[in-house]
Amino acid sequence: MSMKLVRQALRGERPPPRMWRAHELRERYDAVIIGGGAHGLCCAYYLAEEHGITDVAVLEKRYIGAGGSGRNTAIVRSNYLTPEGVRFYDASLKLYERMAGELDINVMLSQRGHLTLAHNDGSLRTMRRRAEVNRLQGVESRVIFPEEIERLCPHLDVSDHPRYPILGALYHPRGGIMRHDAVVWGYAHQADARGVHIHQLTEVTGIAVEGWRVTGVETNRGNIKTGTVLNATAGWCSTTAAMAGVKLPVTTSPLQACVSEPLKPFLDVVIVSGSLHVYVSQSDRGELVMGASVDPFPSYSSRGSLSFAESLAGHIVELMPALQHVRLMRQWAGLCDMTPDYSPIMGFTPVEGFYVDVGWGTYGFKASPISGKMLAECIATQRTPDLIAPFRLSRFSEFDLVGEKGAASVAN
Ligand code: PYC
Repeated sequence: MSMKLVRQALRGERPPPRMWRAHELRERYDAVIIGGGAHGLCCAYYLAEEHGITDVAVLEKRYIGAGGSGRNTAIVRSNYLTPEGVRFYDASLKLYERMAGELDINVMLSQRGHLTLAHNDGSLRTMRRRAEVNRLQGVESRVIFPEEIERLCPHLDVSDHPRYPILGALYHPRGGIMRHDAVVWGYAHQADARGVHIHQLTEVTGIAVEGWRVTGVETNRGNIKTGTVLNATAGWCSTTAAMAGVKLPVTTSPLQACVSEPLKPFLDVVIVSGSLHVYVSQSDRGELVMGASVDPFPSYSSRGSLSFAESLAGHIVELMPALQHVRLMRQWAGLCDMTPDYSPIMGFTPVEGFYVDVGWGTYGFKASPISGKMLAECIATQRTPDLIAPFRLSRFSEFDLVGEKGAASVAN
């Protein structure tokens, strides 16, 4: 217990109200959402807020935000490669821009600008293409060159000395960072306030299906009857879908990240280098938040490795030589569910009443608000909203992929 709480108790003060409450698990809910991350909680919030569906349980096997929502590097942006992707992620960014007011919590959104560096002609060509697709969708992003890059980030080595000199960059002014935990807590608080039950330490062990229709879920705390189940898990999306007999084209790999010791503020843009496999931003605490590409093999490990720290440090110092004495403080990994086209899978499945919001790869955090809102609409209206129609599960058998690999921060 924190000293602040002890002092409050000794003074006879009431503790601050809880942001969400604990409940008995009911035998029946109108809808059950599996996964207590930003996506699942956001869907619960919008089901209640926009569709009046409040008899909803969110089931989380650990604590809320324990998965990808609490392990990502908190970058937001909408400078994708495909028109479908740009439209979708920009709708998400717009929701993030008004989230603090909507959820009444400081989500610390800092749209400080996002730079994706190009170190060769091929990447520069991709940046130009992205800039053009972005512009046609009304998203500001443009290719800039070393002089302007240096003005935005004087610590970058823009000379011709490095092995991979910086030739240009895709500059996306509305990209930035925010406080990922606050997003989770904000949705949890507002969903709870509207009657949603949030159940932590509640693991789904089975999904009941009768004649291609979902009828309930089995958990470590008992069974629940329901006609609506949303799989909003990350890391375990394919094993969870398999419980309902639905096969997903997904493989799961860890994505590692780390933070440095705190430094005085010096970096006020997000820097990404696809060729060097790194991205870095500076948090409000002064720590550098850094990551690389997904591990090159499927695994469910959420631990960091020495080889990651070594290669990341080498590449960061190549980009910003002044950081050579900075110490790493912590490292970890999150699990990424990769699809063949690097786009997510959202909406209906062949099992009636069983929906998916999965396959986010390395893009999950950026999409939390809009995917939750769209899934809530899909569940409530029984229609697929236009914005997520390109991301339907059936696209894989229809050969209608949405290739978003070129928009990955780092080559995966
Ligand atoms: O796509 O911006 C991105 C990203 C950063 C970290 C993981 N994905």
